Amino acid sequence: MLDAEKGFREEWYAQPLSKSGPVISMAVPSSYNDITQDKDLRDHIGWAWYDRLFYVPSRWQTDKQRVVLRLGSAHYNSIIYLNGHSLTSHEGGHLPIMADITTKLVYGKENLVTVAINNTLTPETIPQGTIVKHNDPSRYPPGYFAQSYNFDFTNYAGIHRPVYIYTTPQTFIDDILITTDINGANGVITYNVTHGNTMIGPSRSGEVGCSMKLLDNEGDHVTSAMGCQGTIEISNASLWWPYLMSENPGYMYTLLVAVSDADGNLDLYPQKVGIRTLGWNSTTLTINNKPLYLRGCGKHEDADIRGKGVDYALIVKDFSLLKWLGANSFRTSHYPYAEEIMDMADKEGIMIIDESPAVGLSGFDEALMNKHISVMQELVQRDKNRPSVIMWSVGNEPKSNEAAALNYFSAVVNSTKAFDPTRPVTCVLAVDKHSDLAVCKFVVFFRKVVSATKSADPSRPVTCVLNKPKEKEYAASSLDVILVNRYYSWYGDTGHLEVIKMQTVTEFSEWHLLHNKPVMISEYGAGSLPGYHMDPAWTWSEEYQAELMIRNFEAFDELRSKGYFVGEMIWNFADFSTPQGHTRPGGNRKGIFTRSRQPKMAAHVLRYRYHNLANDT
Ligand code: GCB
Repeated sequence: MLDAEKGFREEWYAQPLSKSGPVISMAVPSSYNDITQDKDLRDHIGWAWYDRLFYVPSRWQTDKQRVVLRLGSAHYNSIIYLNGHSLTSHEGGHLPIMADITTKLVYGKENLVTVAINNTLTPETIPQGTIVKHNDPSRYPPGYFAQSYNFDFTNYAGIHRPVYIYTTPQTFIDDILITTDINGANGVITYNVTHGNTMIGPSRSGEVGCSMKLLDNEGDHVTSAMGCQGTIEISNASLWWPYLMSENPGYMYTLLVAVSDADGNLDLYPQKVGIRTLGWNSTTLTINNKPLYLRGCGKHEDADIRGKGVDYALIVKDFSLLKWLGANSFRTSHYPYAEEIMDMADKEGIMIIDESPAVGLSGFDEALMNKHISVMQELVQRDKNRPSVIMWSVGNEPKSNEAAALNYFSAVVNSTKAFDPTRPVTCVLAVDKHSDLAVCKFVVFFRKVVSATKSADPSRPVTCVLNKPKEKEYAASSLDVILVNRYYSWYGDTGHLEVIKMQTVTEFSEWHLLHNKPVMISEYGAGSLPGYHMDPAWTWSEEYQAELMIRNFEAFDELRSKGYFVGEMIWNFADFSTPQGHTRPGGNRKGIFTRSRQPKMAAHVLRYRYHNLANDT
């Protein structure tokens, strides 16, 4: 059996790992799973150790630089050591880890960074998993266990994003918060810069000053401002528009933020700013006061060999394919994506539903809720200034038929709104709502009666003694927009493509009737094996996938005409890796592109629709 704690007991971090035992080469950024020929490494559950020697010039010390170590992400739980001492730890993949290492470095010499990463998922982690222990000695070796989890994509592990060491002056820009607005033809940028100070001795923060220079997208000077907080109004501003909604989508200014201390040391940060507004009510989402219809897909960070590791070529390829499709959006299913991907979305005008790693949650207790809230805080902190982010998704397919989900989601959603009041908040649902249309109509009827009574007499509260119908879904009531995943004629009524339109129209009309909010379909689709053809359509053929989509489109068009259906996202952009299983032939094959990004028939069908929709709106 694996001795999980050996590395800590033997203090592997105290010296280069190669002195503690055999090591292998590993790429960073990358998942470690698919890099070698070793099945045990591919399927490894538990601690994995990385290290790296790096040189730090002594001029950083003479120049009094502050030095920061930043990992874009490491999956799942990581402990970081510097020169043999514990530096920091972080729970959860997909989000950055940072530590000030100024006083811990040896200048003019080599330093050692060691990272221990554990990919084990339990009911307490986000996302959750279970370690299944097999105790029958006649069937399993002693100590045998397996990891299972509530989602279908491979739980790739490793240092998935770049690791940087960077310097700043001792008085440094700590954070920048940007919000934008529109005033007639003018754009309004409100900024708030916070700064930190690592100077030893009495605080000199009173002597710190901020200045701003606003540049247009060609780098030409637009205006300047002084002060760490303020508002800049730009006449005839160029707005940030989504792809195919303007001739110049993804327009961004650069706010050159400068913070200087009493000695004139400058910290500079070029903050990208896209000026746009978002709006939402019970039927509609708007951007810059224009109604939005999302044409997009669910995606994954997933590729051959490197798993979930950042891959610059793949990022450019995927955005090129999104534009080829005529898509204007995607959801970062089912976790926050790399900042390099988010940068491209900002720049290309591709709108993002920014999702937390809370996929398939159940067992809603307070400890999980607090952890979930801090993940949302980290996510908002990272992505708050991005014009591409038009909605936060607190999770995907929670078991929201558990009654505890009601208070749980109300708390997680309200906290997210407190972190960022400027964007709508959703959660992607899958469990059945109350499916009785009569009940939905009843709810709508009462909403009208109550509001009429209140306007007739605003001085008294209004009530009604209810024999409340048993509610089956508890998260939706907290959300601004309702996103639902539905796989008609795939997981249910398999083979019966003819029922899709009816079932989809009924389902989504009911969600709207019940909750009086905009609704959209966040996943639908079918698996297909590229090159497998069958006409009339048959499951797993390219024809079946394409026809299933066309039947869905008929439903979407009918729903759109009702005025509250705000978007469609196919599952999935590309085939992706899953654990081995008899329902997943070589992974999840619902991609409209193969894993190597070649189009299936479905991609051509979607391309035709998305370009037509873009011309229509
Ligand atoms: C879903 C999940 C997604 C799966 C998909 C499927 O509802 O949200 O993660 O991959 O279904 O293909 O089963």
